Amino acid sequence: MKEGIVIKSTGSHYKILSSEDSVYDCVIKGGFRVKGIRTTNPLAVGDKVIIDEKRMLIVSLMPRRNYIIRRSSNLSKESQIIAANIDQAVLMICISMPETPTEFIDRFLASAEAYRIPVTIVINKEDLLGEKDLLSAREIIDVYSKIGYKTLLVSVKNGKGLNEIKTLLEGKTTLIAGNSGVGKTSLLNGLNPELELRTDDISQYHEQGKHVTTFPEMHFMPFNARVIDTPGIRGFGVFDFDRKEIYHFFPEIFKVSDKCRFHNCLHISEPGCAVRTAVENGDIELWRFRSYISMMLEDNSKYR
Ligand SMILES: Nc1nc2c(ncn2[C@@H]2O[C@H](COP(=O)(O)OP(=O)(O)OP(=O)(O)O)[C@@H](O)[C@H]2O)c(=O)[nH]1
Ligand SMILES: [Mg+2]
Ligand SMILES: [Zn+2]
Repeated sequence: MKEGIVIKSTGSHYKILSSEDSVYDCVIKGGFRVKGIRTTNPLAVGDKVIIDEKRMLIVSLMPRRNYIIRRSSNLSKESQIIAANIDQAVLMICISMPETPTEFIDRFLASAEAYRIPVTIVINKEDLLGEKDLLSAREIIDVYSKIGYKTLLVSVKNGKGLNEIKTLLEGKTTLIAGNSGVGKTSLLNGLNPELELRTDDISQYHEQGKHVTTFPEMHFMPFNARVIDTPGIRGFGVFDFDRKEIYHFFPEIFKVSDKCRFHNCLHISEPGCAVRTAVENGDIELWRFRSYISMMLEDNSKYR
């Protein structure tokens, strides 16, 4: 028996890195159960496990420090664990080619807040930004840094900001998330050229509607960092939380909410709502409030 960590999961097969640095291709032992959460994948990248290396079996899962889940698709009833035991996440976004909708950003941030995972927003492809796009980038930086999120404007292509990203990742396990084509895998190659991971031209995405990276995988950086590359996500459904709690995961809304007249105010149409007043005054960004409302009003049946 050996202790190891899941570095890649394809759903049926798991690549396990053992504590003495050997890689095993394992399957899960029959009858293996994870108590508590219902997910389509019992194990995820980052999970610590015990393996029977002679039979190439995963025999047990060690307790998780944390994890992040999303609803897998409109059709599926269950949720999917994207990764476990992570220190932080980087949400990579683009202003264009491809554009990341702000609602996508807000849904990811809210999920990460719910799981208490710190997020840095990295705007990539700075080299492509024209004057107007640059203004949009500035606005995003302003809005999210005011809320308290760290934001960086980088270009993986010409190396701008890579040193800041290195500093951010050093000594940690980081999940890299973002919509397809923003340059997540390119970032990993940029940080460690020896990886030679597959990336693709953006036109491919539109033609095939396919993601280039197909399974989450943990990679190791020479500067003592573990980075989990993930397939581009299309969107986040409302996660398994009480709808009444969603505003807790929008820090600036939560902060203002104790001034609402009713302690159980959901900031939709209640009288004396301090949140809506703050939106009207411009203290809370309108698009953030819209993302909140959209999550509140979402037809959950789509995701169940
Ligand atoms: N102009 C420009 N192009 C970039 C930059 N970073 C990445 N790209 C290009 O964007 C395309 C997509 O990059 P990928 O790294 O495959 O994107 P991804 O986020 O891993 O995509 P998925 O695996 O599908 O989720 C590639 O053609 C990259 O060369 C950048 O800073 N500037
Ligand atoms: Mg990729
Ligand atoms: Zn309110």
